[in-house]
Amino acid sequence: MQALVAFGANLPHGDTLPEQTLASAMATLGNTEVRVMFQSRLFKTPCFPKNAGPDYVNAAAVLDLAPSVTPLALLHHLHAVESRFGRSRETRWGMRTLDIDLLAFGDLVLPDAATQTHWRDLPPGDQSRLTPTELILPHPRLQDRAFVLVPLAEVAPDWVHPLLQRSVAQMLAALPATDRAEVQALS
Ligand code: A4P
Ligand code: MG
Repeated sequence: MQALVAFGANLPHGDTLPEQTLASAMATLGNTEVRVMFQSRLFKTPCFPKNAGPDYVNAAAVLDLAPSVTPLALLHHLHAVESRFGRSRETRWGMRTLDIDLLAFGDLVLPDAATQTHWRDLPPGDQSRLTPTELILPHPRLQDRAFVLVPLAEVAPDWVHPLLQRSVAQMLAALPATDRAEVQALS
């Protein structure tokens, strides 16, 4: 099974800069059941919402998983890596030393198509206010965000969203050119 994950950081962790945190997180994510198959370059991206904080560094990776790894077990593993790099959950959409989101687990839809669609179609005003208590897959904001899709297109351009029936490359091409242009590779 393959999973797609997104990394974001916009605060230093002690003396460690966001770009170093992301590189270390990707390097330490692997274990006996989780292998990092592909990782994107690091990208500098303007904070969303605009002017809410420092620029972010974002990246994406494709993970190859042992059959024993469930979506929830993977999410817990990602959260454990976040904690190792100083993440504390105070404000939703707040600034963070490291955020790792589970974008997709193969083409699994969780908990079901209607609930995923509900979260995907949430009005913008509710998106920052409401937090799902259960794992939603694919990640409900994935198709809207250049800071997710530009890095993801480097590692998984052909992954197809199981409900939108569109590939990563197609979802990225559908975003405004100005959104895409704001995402700039660091190396
Ligand atoms: N949850 C449900 N589904 C998922 C999923 N597929 N992946 C639950 C990860 N978590 C999922 O997440 C909140 C709850 O959602 C968790 O309990 C989890 O079980 P969180 O990571 O604690 O909170 P968060 O990171 O504040 O929320 P979220 O939804 O991950 O925020 P976003 O949407 O990732 O926004 N601007 C730029 N340029 N770059 C960024 O990376 N990131 C954010 C965070 C805002 N602005 C940004 C960036
Ligand atoms: Mg998150």
